[in-house]
Amino acid sequence: TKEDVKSYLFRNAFVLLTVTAVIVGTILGFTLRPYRMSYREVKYFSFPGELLMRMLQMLVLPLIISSLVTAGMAALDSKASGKMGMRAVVYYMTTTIIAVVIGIIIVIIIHPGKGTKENMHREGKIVQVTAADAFLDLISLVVPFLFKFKTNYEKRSFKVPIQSNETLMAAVINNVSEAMETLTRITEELIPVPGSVNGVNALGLVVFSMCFGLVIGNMKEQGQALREFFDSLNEAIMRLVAVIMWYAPLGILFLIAGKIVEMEDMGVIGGQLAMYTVTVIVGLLIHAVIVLPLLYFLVTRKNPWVFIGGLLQALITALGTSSSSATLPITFKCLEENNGVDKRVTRFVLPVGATINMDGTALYEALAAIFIAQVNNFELNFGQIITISITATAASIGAAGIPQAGLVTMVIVLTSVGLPTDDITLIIAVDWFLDRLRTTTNVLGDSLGAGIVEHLSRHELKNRDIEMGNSVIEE
Ligand code: DAS
Repeated sequence: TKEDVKSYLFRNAFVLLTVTAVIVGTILGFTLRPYRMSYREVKYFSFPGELLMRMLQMLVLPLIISSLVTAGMAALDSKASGKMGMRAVVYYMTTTIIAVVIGIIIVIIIHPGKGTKENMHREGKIVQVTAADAFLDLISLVVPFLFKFKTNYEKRSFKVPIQSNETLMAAVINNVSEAMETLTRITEELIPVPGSVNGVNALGLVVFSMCFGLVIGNMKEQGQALREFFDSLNEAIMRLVAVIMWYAPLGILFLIAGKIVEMEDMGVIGGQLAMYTVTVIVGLLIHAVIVLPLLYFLVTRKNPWVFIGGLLQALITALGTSSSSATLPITFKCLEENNGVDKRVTRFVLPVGATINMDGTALYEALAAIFIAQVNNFELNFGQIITISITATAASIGAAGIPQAGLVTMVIVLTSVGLPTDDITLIIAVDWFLDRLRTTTNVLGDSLGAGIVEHLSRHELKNRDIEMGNSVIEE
């Protein structure tokens, strides 16, 4: 029909715009690079990209809560939803373990760590001004007695942020609880919570929201108000996502251009590091282009490339943002609207997947640990390789879906076999780039997982539809 044609063009316009953004962003970045912008100029230049990042992050918390609560509410009967949960968990574990094994095999075969680590380039520390810092910055401008705290924070980030840019940026919070967190930080010393990101414990939130939804779902009239509340909250957030999607291509353009402008000179990347980069790319490609699509095909007997085609915008957003949780809103849109995956599946599988299912990160951590062993001429025995695969799996589950989180959780993997954690600095120079690729793999894994779980749960979903008197669409 005419409507179909219109929506088809509309969808492809988005993909076209996004792909164009990547190309233009890359060209713009390389064109401006020779001008060697100052730190201040780069910050201003990256502003439109940062803005996208923050807008997406802003939606993540309410999106995770509302979709998991509504998923819990609408739970099929407990047996059927238990089955769906089991299928998702089995999928997550299987694909993560396959990814780890690929990483290990590839790094052993290619052996990028030949030579000594002395000839590798050592990098300094990463400087990141977090949103919470920017917020504090803003507040400390207004409330003079906080100046003491502000001094501490400047010491911590050892680069003075550009006041006006950061202040403007603070108008777009990247998580709703940030205001609360800031208050907490003002009143007490900052106590780091293990496993938490920006003060939000993602895994805890997932479990809580699901339990909360199940309870509301089982309440009779008393639960009605909450059911309507979370349903409409979820709907409202998705509408906001639709608006932000219009801005996404521009944001992606500047995210990519900004990164190219500020990145380290490629000249410093020596032989081993270059080989290491190639090894990671090969490993991720095998997993993302061969293993995952094949698995999807074997289970569903449908063309994986059609499915992946519908995900293009989410994949490019992952590449641009290096954050699977920031990409989550777009992943939802792509799966539900382009690929028609059942909301009862996406609402459950996607938030959980973005939190715990990170194939790219798992592959990367195992591979990186073995690379570090290689440059240290450290012979790993079989037991140690098994230890690395177990800890890499755990580290990927524990890593938050934010940029370079995998680099932080790598400490677990390295210490488990007695490798020097300081050597993480050896690979920092290329991590910003490899992070983007593993994030894209992570998002692909979550999305194909949604398709697979939906296929396996089709009977339960259909039965539930019949029970509820919903119209059933025949395959
Ligand atoms: N960048 C991450 C992600 O969002 C995780 C990582 O650093 O590996 O998926």
